[in-house]
Amino acid sequence: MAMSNYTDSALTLEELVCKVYDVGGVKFGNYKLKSGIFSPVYLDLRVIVSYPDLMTNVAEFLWEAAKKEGKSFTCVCGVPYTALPLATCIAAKHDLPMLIRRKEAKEYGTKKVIEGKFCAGDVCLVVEDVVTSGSSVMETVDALRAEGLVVNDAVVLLDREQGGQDMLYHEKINLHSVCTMTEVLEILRMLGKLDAETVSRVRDFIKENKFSIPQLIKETHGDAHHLQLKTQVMSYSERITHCSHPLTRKLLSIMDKKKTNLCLSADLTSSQAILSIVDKVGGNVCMVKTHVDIVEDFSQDFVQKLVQLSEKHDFMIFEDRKFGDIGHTVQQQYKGGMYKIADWADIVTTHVVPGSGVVRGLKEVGLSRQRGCVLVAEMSSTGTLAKGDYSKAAVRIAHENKDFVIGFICQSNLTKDPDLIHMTPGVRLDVSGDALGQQYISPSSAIRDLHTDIIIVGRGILTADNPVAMAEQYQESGYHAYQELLT
Ligand code: 5BU
Repeated sequence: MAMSNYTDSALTLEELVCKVYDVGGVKFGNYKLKSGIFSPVYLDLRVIVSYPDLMTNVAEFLWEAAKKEGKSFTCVCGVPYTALPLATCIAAKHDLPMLIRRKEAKEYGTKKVIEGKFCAGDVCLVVEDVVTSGSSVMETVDALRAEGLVVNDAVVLLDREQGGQDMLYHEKINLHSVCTMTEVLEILRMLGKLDAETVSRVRDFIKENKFSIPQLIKETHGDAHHLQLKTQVMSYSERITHCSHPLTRKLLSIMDKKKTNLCLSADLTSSQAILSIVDKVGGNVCMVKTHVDIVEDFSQDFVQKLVQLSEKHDFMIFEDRKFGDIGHTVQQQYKGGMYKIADWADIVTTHVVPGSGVVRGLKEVGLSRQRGCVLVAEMSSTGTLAKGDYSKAAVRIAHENKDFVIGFICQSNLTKDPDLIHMTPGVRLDVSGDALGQQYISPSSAIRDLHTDIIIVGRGILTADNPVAMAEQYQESGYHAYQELLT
């Protein structure tokens, strides 16, 4: 969790968490909650107001977390009461107008619920100290939206990881958090402030006390009719309106128009064989993935023809190059050599082993050509080392480079950010693995259970007796699973 340089504020995240703990903002023991259940952790972040230095630091962390994805806001509003001073610090430091939500409308005078100057269409950031179910954030969001303000983002100091993020996503709010309960536990454990037993007790409590979305909706809206789960995921067309990267928008519009979330992995070694299968199944896919370094008769003529097919059938070209060197070297590999990948591939994959320099190197080449890249955050192979903190770092690098990174190769849903597309290889209908460690799941399971956006299929189609019929079957299966998620 290399968070030490997370923000420009005076403290590191570790120091911030340590200070919050030292002033009694997070307590461990056995506490009876409002609901009657006992919790091994208790949060009282109101205490922060008694420590002005800490309060300004927390506010700065909140601001950095909210801005991390390059978002901009025209005003800020704290969820009463704990977050009011935090919002005030942000407003004062960053010269951002603040709004105050009254808990109850005034009985006299203007009867306003939202105090402060604003216009309908202003974009407001909601600030909160802790999120559990997301319901208190939603109270403020609803009040702001009722006045015509645009609210798409909320930022919290601590996400208890009990389902609040999913709930807010369901309500079309991106939740940004300075840290999660898991990170707090890890930091305090690392600093020797918590023993292993307490850490595991809190982890178990969090796991066992996760809210389901219907429960959360009930908690937020009360009414039984809201209990029906409307949409857990956005439709492709709806998502287009929430994302800014032109390539993501283009990809989603292809997926919407062609009714497909299938990417063909065209892992064949002759250019003619690739062009032939791509021409046959081009109508069924949103992307074609290549490994050009396995093509025995590679030529620029081959990629020109592939580009023509991409225009004919409307799909994107995705070279699975998996860069993995220092920024300077990958630039040469990307634009030069015999492949000249940057000239024809809409998207390329990169590992993030070298750190963010690899992405910055690729970006310098790709950005002006309207290209994008996808980070290998997780892999489908047995014993992969791309997991845990590595995958988290990939998500962070993606967020820091959203002008160029359009998503991940992954095996789970890594972020709710609509701009970032999840693409999953290791998908096959008929077998569970191969002799070299590949592991497969079905198309419907990838979309429905992993909440991935795109299924990447190679041999499942390429080795079928009738690859065209099989491509149709994968298309149908993946798209049907997506439709099921929508209903
Ligand atoms: P398959 O024939 O469907 O197993 O091919 C999967 C493709 O996806 C193949 O080109 C791999 O190089 C690629 N792949 C993968 O299988 N697993 C991963 O984690 C990554 C890429 Br990253």
